Amino acid sequence: MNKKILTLGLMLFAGLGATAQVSLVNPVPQEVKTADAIFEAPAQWSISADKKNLNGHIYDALATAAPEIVKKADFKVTIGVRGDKQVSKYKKLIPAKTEGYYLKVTDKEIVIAGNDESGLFYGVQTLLGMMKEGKLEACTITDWPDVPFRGTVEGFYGTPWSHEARKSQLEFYGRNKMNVYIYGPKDDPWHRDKWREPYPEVEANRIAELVEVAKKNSVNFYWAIHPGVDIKWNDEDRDFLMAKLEVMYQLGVRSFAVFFDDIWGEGAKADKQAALLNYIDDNFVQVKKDVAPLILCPTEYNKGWANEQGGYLRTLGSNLNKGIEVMWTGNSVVACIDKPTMEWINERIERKGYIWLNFPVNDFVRDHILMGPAYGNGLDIACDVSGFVSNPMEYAETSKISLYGIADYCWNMEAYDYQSNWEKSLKDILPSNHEALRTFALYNKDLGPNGHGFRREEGEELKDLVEAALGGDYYAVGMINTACYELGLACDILLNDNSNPQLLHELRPWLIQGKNLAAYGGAVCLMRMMSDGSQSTSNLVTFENLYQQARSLQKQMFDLENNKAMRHPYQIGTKLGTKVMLPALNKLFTMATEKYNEKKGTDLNTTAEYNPYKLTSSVKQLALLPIKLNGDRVEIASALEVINWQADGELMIESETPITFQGMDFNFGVNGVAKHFRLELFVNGAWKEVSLLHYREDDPVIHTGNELGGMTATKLRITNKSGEEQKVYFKSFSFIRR
Ligand code: LOG
Repeated sequence: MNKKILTLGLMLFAGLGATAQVSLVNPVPQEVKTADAIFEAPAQWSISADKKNLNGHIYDALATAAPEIVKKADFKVTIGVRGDKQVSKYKKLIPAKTEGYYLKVTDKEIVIAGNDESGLFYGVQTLLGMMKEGKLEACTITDWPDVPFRGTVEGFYGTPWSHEARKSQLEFYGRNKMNVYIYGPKDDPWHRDKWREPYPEVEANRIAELVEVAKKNSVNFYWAIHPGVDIKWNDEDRDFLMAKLEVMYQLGVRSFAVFFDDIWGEGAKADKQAALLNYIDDNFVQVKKDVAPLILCPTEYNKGWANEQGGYLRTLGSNLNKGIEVMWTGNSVVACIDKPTMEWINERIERKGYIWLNFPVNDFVRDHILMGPAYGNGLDIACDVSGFVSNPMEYAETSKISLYGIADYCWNMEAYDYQSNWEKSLKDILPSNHEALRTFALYNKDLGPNGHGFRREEGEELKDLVEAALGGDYYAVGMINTACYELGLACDILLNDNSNPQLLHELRPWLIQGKNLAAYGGAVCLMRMMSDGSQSTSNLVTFENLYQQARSLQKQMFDLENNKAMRHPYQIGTKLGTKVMLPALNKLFTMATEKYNEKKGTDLNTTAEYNPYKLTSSVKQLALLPIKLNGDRVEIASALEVINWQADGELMIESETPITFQGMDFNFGVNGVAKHFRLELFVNGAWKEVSLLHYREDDPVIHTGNELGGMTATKLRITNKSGEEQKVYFKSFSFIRR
């Protein structure tokens, strides 16, 4: 009897747990017919293919599946490309689409017929995806991509990806049917600052190896050059550029891009850029014959920066050779892409825009790590884009969560369901503990306030609870407590999971901060429950001790934020749960403390979060930059793009308490600009000017005159006094307090 119940129970579980194997495949295929028959994959199979497919990357991919390849095995796998004898029977079933394929699975045989070689490779990937759990499902699939070029642009500021991370990415793209990787990390010297020089041997060999790995995974490896900062429009520089491209060609690169983003001045001229690109096209791409169409990233790469009068985009549109692709980030630097976005740009550039999506890149919000789904792009723009690539985070492994979605979106746009894709992605990236990863990721979706004003959903699942808890509902407080417990549990589990060491390395600072946040939540929820003066049976668990604990955790979170040793090189802090959870806990903390003070006549400090510094600016691009304390140094986060600092535009920092200054410096990325700016400190009710200078002529860092040391003030401001707009970068800005 008991045994029977147990079996029934197990069956129930088995029934619930059984997923159709095809649903494991990413991206979601276009057309699927299944017969609801799932069976174990065979232990052995034989492969029948044309010679060229029997020794190549497609065969190698197939060989990674569990079944052993045995010549005479009963279970037969037939693979081929349109035109091959092996698949001639299926000619009519193969979709006549670039990179398309036909796949048939029965319990006796499998047929994979590609419209071309990539199609065949993708058919194999679909089979491998379906077999993830060792099972097969009877089906026929007809599949092809919606967007012809899909993938990533390693185009962020910060630590470039490691060689190992890049190889792992390329394999991930192969599995998820992305066919583009554009190599353009801003901080690779030979991409930008030293664009004229060839790579040293070690780096060159790595690039050659990446090209090979890309080929094996059906990925086009694009190498991008960024010459605009100091290019002269003369034959000498043009020849330098051509020579560099030739060196890269010799390393095996067959796809190229030229970037002109985040520059101004001479390098930013549309007619010159177009002439250069056409020259490369005519004298390199067309001559070589085996090189992919060129890609250009323009200087006005988003609508917000497009200067219609200047005619920059229309000049590109009319002057550029027709085969050259033009990148576009959308209505602003960081934006989702929709139909009107595409209509606007396509008309101007006289071709379909090639989307550079600035998500999940976090180089402008380095205190957040982004683990949320890729959503918000129109599902109806497949025919309006020529390509769609995502700019990810310097955290390569973590970026895979969002990239898994980009791959799906680009392949089968109308069917894209970001939520179910996100759930699948977590299982793909950390099968051993995907539930823990999911719980943790719930608190790492939004970017926090940022200069681009780009925000993401986070904490939607908590909103009702928070409202109820703040309205005095103790049950809801209990539920929030549970959520915090789960967050802490997830962090501990992940910190002990060695199955994906790279992921753990990237997430580590946020996992430690997650534990602090969870513990803070636990203390605050208990405080709230005891704030009416109720007693516990323990002498230790008193309201006032919980208050101390919460205070301690606020400080620990702050200390961790400012702990250089815990952070990755360019990271400026470590935040999570900032959209809903942390603000809710801070409100509960204040509420509980106020209640308790009222009941007991105590005077405990009720402010939960303390940032004594406030930044305001009439320069639009600076107004939203975060300001933070780092030891004795007060820093404003850097902005990455060109800042258009209007005449008389000012940036002001206010402090709640007077600051005694020790030193100050800032880097606007331009030599000799100190003379255009005025720095003033607010001392005893009046503004007092402090002199600005450069120590050296060729040094962009601006220093303050000697009079600053020891001055005490509550406000400072810096103003563009030149009477005209100044174009500068905002690389760093900080001062040291005594
Ligand atoms: C840069 C890019 C950076 C991104 C996000 C483009 C075309 N260029 O503001 O390197 O990662 O924004 O910060 C950019 O997006 N500049």
